[in-house]
Amino acid sequence: MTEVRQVKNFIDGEYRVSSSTFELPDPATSQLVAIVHEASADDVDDAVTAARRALNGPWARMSMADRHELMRKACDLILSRKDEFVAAEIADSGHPISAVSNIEIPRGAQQLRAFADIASGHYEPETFETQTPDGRQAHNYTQRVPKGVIAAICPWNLPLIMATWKLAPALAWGNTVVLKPSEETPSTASMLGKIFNEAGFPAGVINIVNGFGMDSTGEFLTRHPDVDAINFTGETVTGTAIMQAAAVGIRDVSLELGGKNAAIILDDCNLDAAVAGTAASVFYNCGQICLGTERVYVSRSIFDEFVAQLKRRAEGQILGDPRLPDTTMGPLVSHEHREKVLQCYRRAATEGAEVITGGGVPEMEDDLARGAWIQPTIWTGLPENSRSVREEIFGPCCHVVPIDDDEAAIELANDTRYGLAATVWSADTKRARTLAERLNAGVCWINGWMIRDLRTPFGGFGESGIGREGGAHAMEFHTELKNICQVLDPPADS
Ligand code: NAD
Ligand code: 6OH
Repeated sequence: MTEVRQVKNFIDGEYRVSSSTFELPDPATSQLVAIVHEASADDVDDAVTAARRALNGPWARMSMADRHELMRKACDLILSRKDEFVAAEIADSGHPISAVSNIEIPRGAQQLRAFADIASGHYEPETFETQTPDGRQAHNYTQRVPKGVIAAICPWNLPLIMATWKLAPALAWGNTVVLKPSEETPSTASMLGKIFNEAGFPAGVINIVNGFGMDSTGEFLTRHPDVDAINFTGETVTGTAIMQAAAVGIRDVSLELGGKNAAIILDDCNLDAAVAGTAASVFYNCGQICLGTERVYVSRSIFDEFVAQLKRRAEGQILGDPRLPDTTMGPLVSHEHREKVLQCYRRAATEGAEVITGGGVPEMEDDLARGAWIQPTIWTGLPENSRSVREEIFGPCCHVVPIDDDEAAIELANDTRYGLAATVWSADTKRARTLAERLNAGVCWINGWMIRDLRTPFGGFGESGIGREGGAHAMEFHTELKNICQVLDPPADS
């Protein structure tokens, strides 16, 4: 029996309990893994006040280089406690240890170092020499200053990665933060409080509050008048509510929202690589990744072979105890989310899908029988205007469609309200680039998926969001840009 963790709020450098708590089950077994302390409106107010105090106090007085050094220390401290982070992430999310240990915790830590490095690259101000009407000379130059107190609201699908993806750029450009992790997966974010204290961050620079969204911590935070800007990742419908909250007080928003991403598989591709890459993009994290593929368009001449091979990949997934190294697919994050995905599976059947594989709940044994398990699923034959093809499902499933030419592929792939990610698989560089350049998506991979260089821009078209995170692009949201205009010469006749 594992120990039941207490997930407390971290406010002004100290952990704080709350009179209101809720329970967190392990998604793989439904066993209780943590008690979470829900932050009240007063707790959120204290967190925002502490962030404001730190912003104007010790944090403002530190040099950029010193702030970045603390971020690098925090990265190293997380890595030195990797096993604790791995255990907590698995307990909350059900992700398999292979992914958590090799990808999610290391990247979660390294984002702190990466943004320290990115932001410490010299910022080149714009400069203009201007003639004044009375014949004098003026020197204009730009300056970037921190935006202020940032509210960061995270989803449950990649808990530590999402937390530091928000924290790192905010800190790197001199802001202070109140972070709300998802109520489903708050443990690793909460553990960061201790790490930041040990690294030497002044109290109040980072505050972490737990709770739900509407009428709870999330709303208390986004409606707080002393928050300067809101950085949100989650569902498009929540993004709409957050944008409405941000309208009061004219606060800036960065929104990373849902997707219904397309893959285009062309007849000249390396089929084995295309199948392997598409399988990863459909089934990784049990399909719970915004960059995952849910629509697949395949040249007709290779369609049958592609579907047969993708089916083998789906049926080859090893569903099992997430703590075992051979497991490739864990459960969904919760029974509630499984119910949503199962409803989508049932709806696909009524909308006319041919189920190539999956479509239901797998038989699991012993403790795992009580987990939120779901079968990897492939469909063909759905109408393009069906809800199954148009709406994000966020489960391990995709719809595969034959296409007759590149023009049809582009037209179908771009026929979506979203536009987060896409893939193109082809051996012909020019053909692949032509398609990639016409796809309406924030990131398009050619012959690959999920190759992430943190210096690149990240964000979506349409209902997939507003703004770009990643690299120096994150500076736009996290700073205010000023122009300073200094008149240099005395008037000509003085
Ligand atoms: P969600 O929108 O339900 O919740 C996200 C966060 O918002 C949670 O912390 C929640 O408590 C909070 N919240 C909910 N309502 C709120 C409100 N009214 N005010 C303030 N906060 C509120 O999303 P989720 O279910 O946690 O995550 C899955 C979704 O996130 C999917 O749609 C997925 O595509 C999207 N996502 C997008 C990206 C991206 O980068 N584009 C990355 C990860 C996940
Ligand atoms: C969403 O589910 C995935 C988000 C991934 C990133 O933010 C990233 O930077 O790779």
